[in-house]
Amino acid sequence: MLRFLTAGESHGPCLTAVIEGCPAGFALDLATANEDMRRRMLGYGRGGRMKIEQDTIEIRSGIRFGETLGSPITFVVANRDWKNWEKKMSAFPEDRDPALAVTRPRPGHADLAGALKYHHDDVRNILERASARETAARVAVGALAKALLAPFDIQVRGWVSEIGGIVADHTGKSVDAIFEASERSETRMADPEAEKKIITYIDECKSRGDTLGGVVEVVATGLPPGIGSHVHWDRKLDGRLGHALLGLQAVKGVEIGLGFETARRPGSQVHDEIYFDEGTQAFTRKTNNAGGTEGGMTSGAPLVVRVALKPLSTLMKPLHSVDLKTKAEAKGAIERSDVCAIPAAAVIVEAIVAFVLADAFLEKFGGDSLVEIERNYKGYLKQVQTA
Ligand code: EPS
Repeated sequence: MLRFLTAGESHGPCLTAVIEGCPAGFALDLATANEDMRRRMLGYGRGGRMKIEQDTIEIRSGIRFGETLGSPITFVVANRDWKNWEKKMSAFPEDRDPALAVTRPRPGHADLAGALKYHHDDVRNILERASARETAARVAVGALAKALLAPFDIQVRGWVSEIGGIVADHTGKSVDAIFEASERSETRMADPEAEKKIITYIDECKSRGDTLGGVVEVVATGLPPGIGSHVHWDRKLDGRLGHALLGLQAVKGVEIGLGFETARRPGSQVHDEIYFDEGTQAFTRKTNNAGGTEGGMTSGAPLVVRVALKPLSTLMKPLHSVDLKTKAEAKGAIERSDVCAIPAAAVIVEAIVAFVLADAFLEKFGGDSLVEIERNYKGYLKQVQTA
């Protein structure tokens, strides 16, 4: 139903996103969308690029007077840094300077595999597109996805669970409480004690030229049961989330609900028992170990996703590498970088989860306009309540 492509390199003129399949009549408030762009740039440990950019969305198609038309939507995010790279990232052969080629692949980035695959002798031809700069375009797409979910009171909110192995204690806190507190936190978490330790750890890593990864958690609320399907592997919502999230730079693990912990407990301590509330005439659960999905479909409980991201690959104290040209031992190249970008990752994962949910939502309640989709959705809610 809903598809998007992004294009653009980290130091090219801009990033572009084209979204196809968006129905008509949905309001997109640009200020709200740009708030996510701003949130993505924050976080303790972010690098020098964030002082250069002022990421905002420029609308180039598909929206008129603040509403979607039903035609393809194009967003552009300008790279202010482009003015410093016009020669090095020029589209014209006369601007090439072989002396500037990057030939020392950084362990952990796309550098070596990409240079071998695409037969490049300048690794910059790989790293520019592999860069996490591309996530600015993904957040713009996610902002539209959130606008598609908003009329149905479906919210997608994220925060940081841990950085460098230091875990935030969010026990017993509501989604609202965690989110509100994390939005005011430099490490995007609701645990000042953990935040203090993490900030010290980030400073220490920075001083020795190292980097940190971590885990982010995203919770989607207001979902009805039955989004996704059990019938095929590629229609299972969990699988679609896994594919989309593992397609984010630096992601090495995705969990839904208890995740890997489900493998360590007996069924009686995992599966969420079912009750029926006579008052609301709704099926209910007292636990949500499944994280909001059963059999590849939403259960009606909040969707809980956790994503593990590796530490950034550019170390200011570079690791051992090999010069592609001479095959001599060398240190990995140094590119400007963050020490830690996990707070930003929480915003990016929100965007990706919102897109997957919007796509699956439209697949079930699809129509060409908000009015039509609202009609479909209302009918379905009546149906599931009288099931
Ligand atoms: C990023 C932009 C990049 C990096 C970072 C994230 O800009 P630059 O390369 O000009 O500093 O700061 O990406 C990485 C460190 C990476 O390895 O991908 C951004 O906009 O989020």
